[in-house]
Amino acid sequence: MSEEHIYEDPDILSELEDYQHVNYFQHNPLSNAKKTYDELKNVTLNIAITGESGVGKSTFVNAIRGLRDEDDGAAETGVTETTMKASRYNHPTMPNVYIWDLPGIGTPNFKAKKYLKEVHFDSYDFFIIIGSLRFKENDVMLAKEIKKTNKTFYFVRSKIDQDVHNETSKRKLTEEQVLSKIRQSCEENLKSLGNPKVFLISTFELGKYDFNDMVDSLANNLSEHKRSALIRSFPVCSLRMIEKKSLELKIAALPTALAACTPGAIPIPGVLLTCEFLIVQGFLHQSLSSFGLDKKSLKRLSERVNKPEVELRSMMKSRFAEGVNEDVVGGMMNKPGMNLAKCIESVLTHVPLLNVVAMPISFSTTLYLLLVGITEMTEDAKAFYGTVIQDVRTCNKSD
Ligand SMILES: Nc1nc2c(ncn2[C@@H]2O[C@H](COP(=O)(O)OP(=O)(O)O)[C@@H](O)[C@H]2O)c(=O)[nH]1
Ligand SMILES: [Mg+2]
Repeated sequence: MSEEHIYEDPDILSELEDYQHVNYFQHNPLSNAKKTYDELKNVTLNIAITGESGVGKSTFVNAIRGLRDEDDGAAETGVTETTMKASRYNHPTMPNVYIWDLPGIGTPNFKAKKYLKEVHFDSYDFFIIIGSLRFKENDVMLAKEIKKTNKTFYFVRSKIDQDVHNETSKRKLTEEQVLSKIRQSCEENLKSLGNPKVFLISTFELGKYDFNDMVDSLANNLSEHKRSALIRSFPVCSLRMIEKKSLELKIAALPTALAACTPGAIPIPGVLLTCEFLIVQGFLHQSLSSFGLDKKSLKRLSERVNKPEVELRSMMKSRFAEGVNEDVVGGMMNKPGMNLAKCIESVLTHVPLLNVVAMPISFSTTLYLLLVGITEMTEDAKAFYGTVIQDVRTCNKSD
């Protein structure tokens, strides 16, 4: 995609038209822009993964961090939990997102109340209770106890790939039939809880089955900032996930552009805009990581699919193939092709609640620039998904 083409693309901002969260700016006046931006940047998210030993908790923790078991910093898998200590794992690119691998709940004299106290239940935004084969009495007891604390829980039935493989080959059932059978059996196991929704998931193929639906449910029950952190941190596992990330980043671009252009920003010599360069660069870098296109992610991907990094980079059509460095961002800001009048007009038409008079020119241009960046990255992520990521899925399957 050529730069000219992108700058002339009238659709770049169109998604902001149905931006349901615009009213957010009615409650967040411009003077608060930096505060909103800081809140968004610093929001913490603590996700607790629990369930019996061996159901796939640690594998799930790694998968939602975009890691595989053999990667540096991955949770150890295939081991029986022996302590009552919860293990905290940082997200590789979002420092305030933590995934907690909780101890197994399988002991015969399991006491849900005591367990929750020992793992400091109050620290988590929500719990994911994983079960394989069937949910057991301990899972139900734990859910009931979590409910009493007013925290949210979700049930995940793991290892669906195994069931589908076994049942379709041995019993000649269709995939649909296998999934429906598993759903029924889960409902049976959990009926004392009033049939909560159970998400059927294969950690090895997150893009398949119910993972996307689960992400939607989690997101719907979180505050705006936490939802943003969740969507931005979860791995690229489907086209739907890429679209979700793209929209979430476009939403976050608004307070970011405002924060970058608050009065007092220091003009950068040789750069057209007066804005906080580091805020713009940092946001674009975060966005690239969110799409799994940053240096570290590409290195991991290259090892998985056995393709040199340079080959992966050559597939990226955006200007970010070498990362979000100063030259790239400076170049974006300097471009005479960045038609200021047009940028301002588009931004103001699409974000009607912003006070036109109070808007510095830099804001419109910075927002436009961030959206151009996100759009380019989205295209790269989709192209990667169509080719390389499919290879990863095949690799996982044959493990
Ligand atoms: N086929 C399949 N195996 C899985 C899945 N998730 C985990 N496993 C395997 O199940 C075993 C136990 O996983 P682990 O994460 O250590 O379970 P934990 O004890 O609950 O932490 C490991 O051999 C994993 O590779 C999955 O979605 N599909
Ligand atoms: Mg484990």
